[in-house]
Amino acid sequence: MIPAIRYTVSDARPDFPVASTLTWGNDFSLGKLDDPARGCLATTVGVVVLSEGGDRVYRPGTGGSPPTDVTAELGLATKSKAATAGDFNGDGRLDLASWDGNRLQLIPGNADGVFGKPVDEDGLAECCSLDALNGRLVAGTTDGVTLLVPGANGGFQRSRLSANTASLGPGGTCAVADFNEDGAPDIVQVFAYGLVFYAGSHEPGVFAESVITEVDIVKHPTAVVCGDYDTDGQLDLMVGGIGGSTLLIRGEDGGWMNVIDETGELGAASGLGQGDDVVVAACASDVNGDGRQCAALFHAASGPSLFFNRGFACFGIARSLDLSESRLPAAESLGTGQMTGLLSDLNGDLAPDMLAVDRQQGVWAVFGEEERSRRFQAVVSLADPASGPLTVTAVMGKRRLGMWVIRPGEPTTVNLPRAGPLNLRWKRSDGTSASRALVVTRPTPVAL
Ligand SMILES: [Ca+2]
Ligand SMILES: [Ca+2]
Ligand SMILES: [Ca+2]
Ligand SMILES: [Ca+2]
Repeated sequence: MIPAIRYTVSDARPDFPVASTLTWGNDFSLGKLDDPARGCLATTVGVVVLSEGGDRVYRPGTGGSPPTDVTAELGLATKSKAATAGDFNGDGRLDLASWDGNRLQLIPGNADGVFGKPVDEDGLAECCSLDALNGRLVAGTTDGVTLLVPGANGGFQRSRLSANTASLGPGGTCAVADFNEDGAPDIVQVFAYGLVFYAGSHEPGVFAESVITEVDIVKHPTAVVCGDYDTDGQLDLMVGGIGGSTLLIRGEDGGWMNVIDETGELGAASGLGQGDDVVVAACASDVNGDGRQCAALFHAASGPSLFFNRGFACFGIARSLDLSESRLPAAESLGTGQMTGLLSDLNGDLAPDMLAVDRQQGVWAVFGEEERSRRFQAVVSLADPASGPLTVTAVMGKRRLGMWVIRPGEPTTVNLPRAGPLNLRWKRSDGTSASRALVVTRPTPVAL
């Protein structure tokens, strides 16, 4: 309440959204996968849907046309259980790292825009999550973190970050971001009963001793999204998995707290992380188009749940996006559960759309519609895909909108409620402060 009052008295045009401004328009079937989907990534080459039977890439359409399957055109032949984008061979072009359950492979992006043959590969028995960190790979495993650096002659040079996670229960999914704002990406690994923080350093691949925080999260976390949902200037973690979802924020002493029961309708719907719900995927979203960071959760046995953010991490259910109210074929297929999903503009009209895989392995696009065009938006990416991720704070005038973790090859859209100045701030890898000031009057690409 106090931050809300502070905002109201300090902002010339304060507002508190009461609903999502997005509704669902048409849907579009993108065909069927041969095997279950294991996740998805919104990359510069398209949305990559991971599947053990063969990954698929869907390139967004332009001017309102639906996305197209470009897997064959891109020459991608991976079968992933986990994957991430990044430049792992330092040639400036985006590559893909893919784990198929046994092996980790690097698939280089070639000059002709097609993926090449896997260049590095190595056995990797277990992997809960895969992230890029300054051109290296971070694999979350059930008992710690494996760092992998592509070698000169194939294979990977490995090192382990270990912590005594025995008391923390199941989990192991990582989030890579600059949590302590020193410019070096850090690693947070999430478990049922706590998280492990590995502070990055300015020496590549070197991390500080692990710091464990014991906090009840969800029964078995599998999905983690970073954002500053309460706009206090510190990066928060939205965690989903078996048990529902939770929101972790840091107090003034820097300690992590689970605040899910104080998040309005999100808390009520989430089972407080201890319910029977299974969240299979979570992603960043902005369903009210004002720059406030919202929550999008995909479920194994119920419709996707989308929440708008009133500000200060108080979430409301986006009733206009409830698929049970829709007669679309996609709504019927997705309403009983999804294997994975995300929100991203799939038809080039600037409004976010949903891509999700139903329980029969059907892939669907459902297009978002809005009365007002979202032309006041910045699309933020990394200039060098071998660097990052960067943790970027976006400020409009005096108002802090949120914090976004910009991952290599995954451009991120920041919406503004109206045309105006936008200031992006981050820390460079040497720890110095950097910023970029823009005036956003139309969709504006920004490479940091
Ligand atoms: Ca590359
Ligand atoms: Ca850091
Ligand atoms: Ca925060
Ligand atoms: Ca769209």
